[in-house]
Amino acid sequence: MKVLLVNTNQMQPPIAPLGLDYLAEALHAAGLAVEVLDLCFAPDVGAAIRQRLAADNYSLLGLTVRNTDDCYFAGQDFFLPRLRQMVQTIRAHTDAPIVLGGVGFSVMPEAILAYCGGDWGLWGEGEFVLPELVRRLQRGEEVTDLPGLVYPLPASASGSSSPTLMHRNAPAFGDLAALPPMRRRWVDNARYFREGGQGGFETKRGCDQPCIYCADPVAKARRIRLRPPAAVAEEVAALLTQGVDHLHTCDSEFNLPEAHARAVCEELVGRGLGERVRWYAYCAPVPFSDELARWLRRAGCVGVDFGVDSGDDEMLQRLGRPFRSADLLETARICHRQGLTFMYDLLLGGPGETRETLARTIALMRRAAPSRVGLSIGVRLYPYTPLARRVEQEGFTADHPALFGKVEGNETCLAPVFYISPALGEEIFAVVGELVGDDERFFFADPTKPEQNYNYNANEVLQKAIRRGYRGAYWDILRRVQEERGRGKRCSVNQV
Ligand code: B12
Repeated sequence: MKVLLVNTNQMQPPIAPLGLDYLAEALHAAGLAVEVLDLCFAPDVGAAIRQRLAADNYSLLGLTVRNTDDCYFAGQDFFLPRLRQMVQTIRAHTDAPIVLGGVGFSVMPEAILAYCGGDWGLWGEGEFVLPELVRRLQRGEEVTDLPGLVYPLPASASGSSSPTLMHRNAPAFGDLAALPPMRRRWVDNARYFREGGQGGFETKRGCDQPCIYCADPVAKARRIRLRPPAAVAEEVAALLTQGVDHLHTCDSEFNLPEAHARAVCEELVGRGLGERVRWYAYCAPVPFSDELARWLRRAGCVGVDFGVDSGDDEMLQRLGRPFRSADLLETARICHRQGLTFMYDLLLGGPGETRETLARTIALMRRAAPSRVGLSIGVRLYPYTPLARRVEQEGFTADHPALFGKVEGNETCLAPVFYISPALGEEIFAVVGELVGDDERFFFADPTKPEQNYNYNANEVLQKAIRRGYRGAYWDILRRVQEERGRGKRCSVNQV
């Protein structure tokens, strides 16, 4: 009996379901038969599910949940109702157990399992536990002791009229060096590259940073687990054979720890991959050195996206960031010195944000002069984060002055809900707009300027550019589109 892994992410431009590619390889290595049903490109999701389930029998269906929503204030596209519909359609056509997992799922596993249905959920990485879950279910054995497993308690435990209570087991972390070689053959990576413009690879898991709002430590754990650099390089080579030569790291921060980042770069250089592949990384602004920048460039890295959040020291402290504005200026100097294209990513509207902190941040960005600045306005609240706990203590109610989006009946933060400093409220958009003015280097959601739309969800400028052959990180594609347009303008002015 086979396992069917289902990609439920339909967001465009499409990003390949890396987690499913890894999981399928692990199931296969464990001697289990596995297939993938990719709903990303399915014009009719219901029909695609029905057809596949009519054609074959499966012992278990594993659904990946990458994004709960687009996590973007100006979008607030909520994906879980569609996921719930998919689970219902599957239920109607098979008795096989349904398991939910994935990074989006792991941000709030209990709430998602309760809302969408499904028999089991698995928090965190799936390569070690999913094969064991499949085997035990096939043999009719007990599974409730499996690490990371999430499941509804029997109705008697929650009382018949109260909502279903969920239980989550403590996780266990396997040795990533024990994973099979990731050949990247279970997903149509070539198609994702054609239509999505980039591939992805992972060099480690986990994030130990103390940022008060972030979902990464919640979904991936604080403990950092490293992949052997040789395994990473082999995977990059496997993608290259499929023609996928523009990649993005899928770590939380590539340079934490810095020594591992360097070891991965050395491995890529040693195998001659640095000249054959172009890749982008998410990095923390500290630690960052000239030496690392040089290694990045030699290894084929053509752009770094630094999650800096703010340029104001008080805000950085309140957000739990372990660096200050002087560090941002220094990291920017290093990138300029080493000729590295880079972006500073801001998260505006957090606790204590005011007109003054915003003005200082934008001024600092102008001084640092990164290639581009990405602005996310409004902080998506995720459960189990220090920020969510603080809001809970203050009272998660509709009259909480900092809450926007869906508040009532949404204490689990399942539907998009955002924090914006009460000193600004929704006025923050106008304030930021004024501060940024006509400076094209700043990306954020202004409907009159589609080239600066920083939500990748259904981003038409991006989709069009990818169709025209642009490849790479989305911020860098948007940057190049702007520059091309600028050149066009200058050209026509000259011609006139
Ligand atoms: C890199 C990255 C990007 C890159 C992707 C580059 C690429 N080529 O892949 C870019 C910049 C394009 C991007 C875009 C977006 N991203 Co992003 N991204 C990430 C990041 C850092 C890595 C994702 C990843 O591939 N991880 C590696 C894989 C291997 O891990 P995994 O998917 O979790 O899979 C493992 C487990 O979850 C589990 N598993 C997975 N599926 C299943 C299924 C079953 C049944 C089981 C049992 C287990 C299981 O096993 C897998 C292997 O261990 C994550 C944060 C993170 N640290 O993971 C954010 C993250 C996923 N992104 C996020 C968001 C919001 C977005 C955007 C929606 C932003 C936007 N509005 O534009 C878009 C969505 C794009 C799309 N089309 O889907 C959020 C999602 C939060 C949420 N609540 O939904 C995250 C969590 C970041 C955050 N902290 O907020 N992203």
